[in-house]
Amino acid sequence: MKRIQTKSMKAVSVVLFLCIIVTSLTLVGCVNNDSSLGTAPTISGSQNGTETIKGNSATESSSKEEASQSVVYLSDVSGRIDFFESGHPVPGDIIKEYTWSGPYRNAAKWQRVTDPDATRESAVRFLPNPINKIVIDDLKGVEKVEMIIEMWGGHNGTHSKKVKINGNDWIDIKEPESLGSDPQFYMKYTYPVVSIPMEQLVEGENTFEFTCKSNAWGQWAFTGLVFRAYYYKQDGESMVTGNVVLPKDGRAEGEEVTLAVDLSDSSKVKKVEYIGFYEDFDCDSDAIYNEWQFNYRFGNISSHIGTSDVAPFSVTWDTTWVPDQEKPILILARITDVNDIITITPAVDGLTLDRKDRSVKLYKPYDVPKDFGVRANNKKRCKVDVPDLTGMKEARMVLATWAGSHHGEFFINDKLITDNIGFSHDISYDEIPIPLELILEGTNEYMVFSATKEHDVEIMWPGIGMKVLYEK
Ligand SMILES: [Ca+2]
Ligand SMILES: [Ca+2]
Repeated sequence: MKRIQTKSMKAVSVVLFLCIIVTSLTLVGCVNNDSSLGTAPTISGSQNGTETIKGNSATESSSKEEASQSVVYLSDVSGRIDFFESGHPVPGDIIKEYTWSGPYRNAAKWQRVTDPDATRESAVRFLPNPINKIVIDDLKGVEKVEMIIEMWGGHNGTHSKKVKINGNDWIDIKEPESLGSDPQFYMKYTYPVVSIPMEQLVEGENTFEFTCKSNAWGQWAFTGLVFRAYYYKQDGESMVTGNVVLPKDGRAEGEEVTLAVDLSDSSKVKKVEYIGFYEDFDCDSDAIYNEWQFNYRFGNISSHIGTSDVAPFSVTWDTTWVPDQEKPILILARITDVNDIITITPAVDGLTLDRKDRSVKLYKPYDVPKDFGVRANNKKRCKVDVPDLTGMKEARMVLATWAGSHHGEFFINDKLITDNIGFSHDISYDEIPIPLELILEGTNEYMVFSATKEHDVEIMWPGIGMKVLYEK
């Protein structure tokens, strides 16, 4: 069975690719922990992060390019700002991300968090929960700090997840509101953002620990974390700033789209990461398909459009399997300078996929069960509708699994698609080809089966979708 690269594998940074996907080794070699920032960075502009922050070295040609696209600011993208509302940085913000990716105490490359009141021996042996450390070397000029957790949602029914910083009171970790009143019963891999009170943090080494509750075997896990510091914006020292430059007229005629960035000083830039706002499969289990598409992996941005760490910091985005879009795609970039300070560019509106002879449809799953995990010869199902087979050229099953390699077998309409997905105790995003003859016009039913006596093969919310590529 041919495995097809997922979004996270398309990042142009080969180093990131090798570290994350192929070797599954520690990302220490990819994460720069050089914390040489001596003074708080400052920037000209407003305090609210919504005003123009522009590069000042635009050439004549790039100015013309800019004229052909509109740079939009926060107030102009109402209805398309879920990313910002969920606590992530907005255009104009200046941040620094402190990454934690180990040492892992009770698993390899991930860490368990167990209900302290658990009674079964297989859970109790992981207690007490580890106290972890992270160095935040400089809080001068920092306005606020938040934590982003790469979270496996855990065993069915695990709830009341909390974090404690430096021995202070427990802080709630919110589940996605879009999952309703019982989020603890969905299998999911999410990226919650937790606001940390400044008075709980110290310059230097900080400790953090987690907890949870459950009526059964309460346990969740994380693979990595980010402590993200936001700096006050002040007049004075200028930061590296920039604007994303789209293809001419914002139209992508081929499947490969080149994105560039117009930088105020490229000599001070370490890397540029491009993120798009568009509709695609829900890879962060929040039941939102149309949003800024990215997540984190071992503390680094992942599943985004791409990263470049070489001047002139452009990327080529393979849009072959990006679904058709109702609206132009918004794109912004995170610019990381040589001191690991990150600025967020304005969002550029927008990129249109100019598809004359092809079309890509994303069909969303429904009738998806809660607790979508199987073991011990159990099987569970969900559905997807394919309204039209005319012109169908290729099709893919799209999904995220946890422990998918525990003998998970995946069927459509009772015919096997694959028995080889994912990893043992880890998240995996996959797009797997489906033989076209197995697909029915109308309702199709996926079924997942596993004979394992080990951990459930879990299908992350929102279940198993389908992408179909049509020729017109
Ligand atoms: Ca989502
Ligand atoms: Ca999201």
